[in-house]
Amino acid sequence: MSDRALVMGVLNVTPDSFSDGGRWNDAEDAVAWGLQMFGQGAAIVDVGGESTRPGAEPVDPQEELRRVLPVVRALAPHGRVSIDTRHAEVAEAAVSVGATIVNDISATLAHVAGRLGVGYVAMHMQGDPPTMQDAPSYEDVVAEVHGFLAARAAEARDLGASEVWVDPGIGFGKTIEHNLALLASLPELVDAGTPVLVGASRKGFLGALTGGAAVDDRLEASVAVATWAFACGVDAVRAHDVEPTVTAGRLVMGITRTGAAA
Ligand code: HH2
Repeated sequence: MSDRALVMGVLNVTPDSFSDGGRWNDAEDAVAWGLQMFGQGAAIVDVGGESTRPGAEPVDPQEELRRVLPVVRALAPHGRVSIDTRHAEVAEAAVSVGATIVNDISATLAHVAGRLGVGYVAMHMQGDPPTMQDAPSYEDVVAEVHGFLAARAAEARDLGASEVWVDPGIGFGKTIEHNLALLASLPELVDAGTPVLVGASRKGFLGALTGGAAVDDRLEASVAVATWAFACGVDAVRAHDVEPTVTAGRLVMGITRTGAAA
């Protein structure tokens, strides 16, 4: 059970991210929004230059670098910045200009975080973004994802990452039922001892569960899942809507810390 409720604000410097794609193409706009998220209470701003939504095509690392580096460099003096990438050269360059966490949806970059002595997020994904939602299948989704994450976390610690989080990868090669099973199993994942990060913000399963709400109409559902996750004891939630997610985290901390001690 974490004694904090961190919010990681999402900042996609991409033309095609499923929610904020195209909004922050201009580096100055992206930096302004990142600063605003810090002002709203984001503990971390997560900068990404490649959409990994279902069906997304891979981006050349050179193009990814062009998108993210100016933004990471400008934001890093103002707060903690993570780099959301699957490419070692992008992770390394972002750290060289101030990122202190490698947020790795491929769970293959622990050696980079370890060598550079920075934080590391290992996320679970089945398959790859272009096809991962075609036919996700597991014998036992909770056991498989938790087992995978335990192994990746141990590896990242052995390799020297300064801090390690595990993330069940909501929506990454998962049906609605898989996502719900993983959310229901958060208390177990928290009990395993590695700090947990969860990213459900505005994702497709929330639309499906709320009568077809469009991406921009998933605020309440996103905050509801964030509240659930914090109440389960996760350390951090990745969110597009930072301010209400920070409020949710504060409330849960108030109940679980102050309320439980009264
Ligand atoms: N989800 C997305 C991207 N990165 N990283 C972690 N650790 N956990 C997540 O759940 C996660 C993530 C996908 O969301 P988004 O960045 O908003 O969209 P896109 O991939 O289209 O850029």
